[in-house]
Amino acid sequence: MTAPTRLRVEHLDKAFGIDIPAPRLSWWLPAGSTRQVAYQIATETWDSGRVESDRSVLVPYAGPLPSTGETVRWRVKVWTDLGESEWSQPGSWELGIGAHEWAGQWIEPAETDPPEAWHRPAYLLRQEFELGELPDRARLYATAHGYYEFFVNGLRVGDQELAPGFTSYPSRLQVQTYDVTELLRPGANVAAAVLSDGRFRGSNGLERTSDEYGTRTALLAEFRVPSADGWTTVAATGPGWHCNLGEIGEADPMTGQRVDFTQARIGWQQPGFDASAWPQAEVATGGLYSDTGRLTTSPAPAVRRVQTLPSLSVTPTSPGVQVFDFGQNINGWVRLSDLGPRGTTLTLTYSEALGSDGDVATDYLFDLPVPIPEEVKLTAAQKDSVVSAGRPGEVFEPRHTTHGFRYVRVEGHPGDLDPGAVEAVVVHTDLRRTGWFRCSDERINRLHEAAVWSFRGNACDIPTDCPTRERDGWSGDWQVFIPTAAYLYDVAGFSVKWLRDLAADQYSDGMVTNIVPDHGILHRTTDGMKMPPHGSAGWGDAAVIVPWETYLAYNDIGVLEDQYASMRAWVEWAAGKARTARFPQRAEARPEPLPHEQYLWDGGFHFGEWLEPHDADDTPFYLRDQGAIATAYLYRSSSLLARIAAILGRTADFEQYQRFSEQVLAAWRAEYIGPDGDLTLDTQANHVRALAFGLVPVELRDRTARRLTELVRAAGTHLGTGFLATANLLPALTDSGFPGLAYELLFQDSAPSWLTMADRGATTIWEEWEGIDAEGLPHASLNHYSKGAVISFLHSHTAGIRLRPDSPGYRHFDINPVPGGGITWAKADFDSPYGRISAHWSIADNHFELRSVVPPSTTATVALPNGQTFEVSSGEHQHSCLMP
Ligand code: RAM
Repeated sequence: MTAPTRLRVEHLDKAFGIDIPAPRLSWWLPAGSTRQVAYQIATETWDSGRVESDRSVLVPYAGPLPSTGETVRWRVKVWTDLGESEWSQPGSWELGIGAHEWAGQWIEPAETDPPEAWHRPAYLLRQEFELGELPDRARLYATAHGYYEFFVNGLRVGDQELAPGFTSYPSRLQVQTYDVTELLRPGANVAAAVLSDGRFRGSNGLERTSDEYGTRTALLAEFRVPSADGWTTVAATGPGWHCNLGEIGEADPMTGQRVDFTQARIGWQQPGFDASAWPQAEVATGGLYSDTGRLTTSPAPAVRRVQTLPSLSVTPTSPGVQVFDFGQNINGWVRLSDLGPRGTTLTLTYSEALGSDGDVATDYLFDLPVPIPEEVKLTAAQKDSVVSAGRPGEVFEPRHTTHGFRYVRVEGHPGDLDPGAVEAVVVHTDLRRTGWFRCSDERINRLHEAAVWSFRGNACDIPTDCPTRERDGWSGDWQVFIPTAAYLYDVAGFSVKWLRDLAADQYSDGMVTNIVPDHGILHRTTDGMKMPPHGSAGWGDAAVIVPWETYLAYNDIGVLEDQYASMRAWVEWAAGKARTARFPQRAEARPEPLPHEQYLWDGGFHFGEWLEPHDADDTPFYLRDQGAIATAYLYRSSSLLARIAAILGRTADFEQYQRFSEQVLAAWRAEYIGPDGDLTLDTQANHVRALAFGLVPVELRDRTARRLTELVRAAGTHLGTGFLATANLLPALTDSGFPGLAYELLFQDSAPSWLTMADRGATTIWEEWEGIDAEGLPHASLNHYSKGAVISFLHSHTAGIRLRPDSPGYRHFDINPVPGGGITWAKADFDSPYGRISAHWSIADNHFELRSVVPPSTTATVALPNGQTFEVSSGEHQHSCLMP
């Protein structure tokens, strides 16, 4: 009989250099089994024996704790309804270096005249060291203030990009562990690093502000090999390291990279190179450097080059200028393998779109309802440049920056560049794909793929709003999108990592920053009132909603435990705002507040629904009464908090927040439902939220849903929702009895609509509904995933795979396909924590047929379009009915 498969350690396939000695282990049961009755875990030094348990997800390891550098290899066997399985293939984990174990010291490149922001070089750092015998194992531990790449004897170490990743650096800095066994030699060896500003010192965000975490870059690294009594450090950063400038004259995460290969220091990574004249790097101590407590490891997979795309077409726009089209909007960079004869300077300008002249567009990104300084707009063009040294095999790949682009303009090549010499490299967190959808309608499939690519374009270590203009971890964006992302990729570790930063950057009073990591944190005034202030409803609520969604999708109760203090502090902060602040006009009209107003969150700064189409109100968003939205989110977050408290056994908190959330709900109803039962804020978004969050009493649900349909019709059967409510629009309509209208909206192809994007050739989801207008011209970001959350409807409703909030991890789930829109077949497959779920259906001659797969350890409720339901257990199933 076959064995368990898909072994995971915490949320990782490869858990190399983690900082949890006793991680939680997961596996899939052998194919064909339905239920686990017991498991047995064995490592080289420990055996759990047979443990009676049906748990196979995040099972705590209970053996002896390993030490740094010790690889624990584990296998699992299970007893199921099929009997005793074979042992699985081994999985493994290895502990990284502990904060107190470091022998290395921080070093800073010697920098006499700190170069101007946006124009700073990458430094070369090197040290030679001797090895007697070749060790049978060797490790490199490294991290940096800035981006670093490591080389040993001229060979690149590992395949991670943009290391050490983006975190809340003052509180959390990730250390990477590398296996360098194969790279070392007996005798002389060279440790070499390239260090650039990265997110630490380089520019960040809309305003491209530099020096946000510090004014110096720095490196910390250590090589260790096994010795008789553990491990010995054979080289480490500290005194004796040399540094110099090299070919990377400028490297900034936002403004690009400039390389001059004629300045390359040939052989600097090899032993025997004479670096005696190079300046010494400076050992740095104190401040952040002595805070070893912030050294940590990532619970997420690393950022890698995950794919390369060939250029599909090339258009010469003028002599010496060619525009290459990769056919897909991505995050990453270009790889150029023909740099022309020595001295040639090539300038690369990246863009998501072409202008009317057929050249790359560079000025479309800033159509925003907030003022943007001119100099910022000027630096927004994404550019790299390279000077050729004419050496054979020279390749340009700017690994110390990223760009969001589909096109690149290359200027300066004396001859025509061969398209084969120009590739696009897709760079993002190397997440495991877990979900797929296809149906009979190609436009819908294109929309789905655009949303997948938009997520890929914005999953570069942190969930970003866009890979171009801001590249910030906007909390509202991830709050809105995480359920969709969880249908597509395993985002558990990715989300956990981000949540740790959210908690780290959270203000001591509980306020959550609108972007995470909040790179401006060191500069903000403590009252948080720098524009835009933090704590917007719908953004800060990520503190509760993201852990909740992560728990639901992956059955990880640890996320709830770890984030509990953060989510509670957020709800307390928002509750305090509700109690103390009032919207000025309400206070004027009603000088004596009504009792319910202490639960109304109508003061403070909010983005509101954000970017609602056809928004006729010309009051700036920050001066509007956003109380209906903010109070709705306060109810959502506080009721979830009550539920989470109950799950964690915190009874007093459960009772307190349950009561509080009921009072908030009552306040929302008192203030925002008119005497006739109509909602006073007559927007689609408000009605969607009322249905999705359960804000209206049961007896008003039909009325609310009907009004929503009227609003949609009044807009000519167009959506009118903004950033926050769009994801819930189609589910809200469908779940309240209007699937036909939901499909009409899905298939609407005049703007604003999703298919406008698909029809106008979008390969990622746009920030604005008319991101490319009818004339073909671009506006604002063309790679913002939030509106793409609509595709979760394809998984949850069209195909029908639906998570139940009372059954985390898909232990019991629904397969409830809702056909519509003329779709004749649809298929979704989803790798849940327990195994693969499938729902494939087709309609022919009015006959609906569903084939589904329910993985081991789980059960499902299948509901057919004719209303019939079936309770099914693990295995393959087939159901059919006549279409009603
Ligand atoms: C925009 C960002 C982001 C959004 C905020 C409010 O500039 O791109 O998507 O969350 O503003």
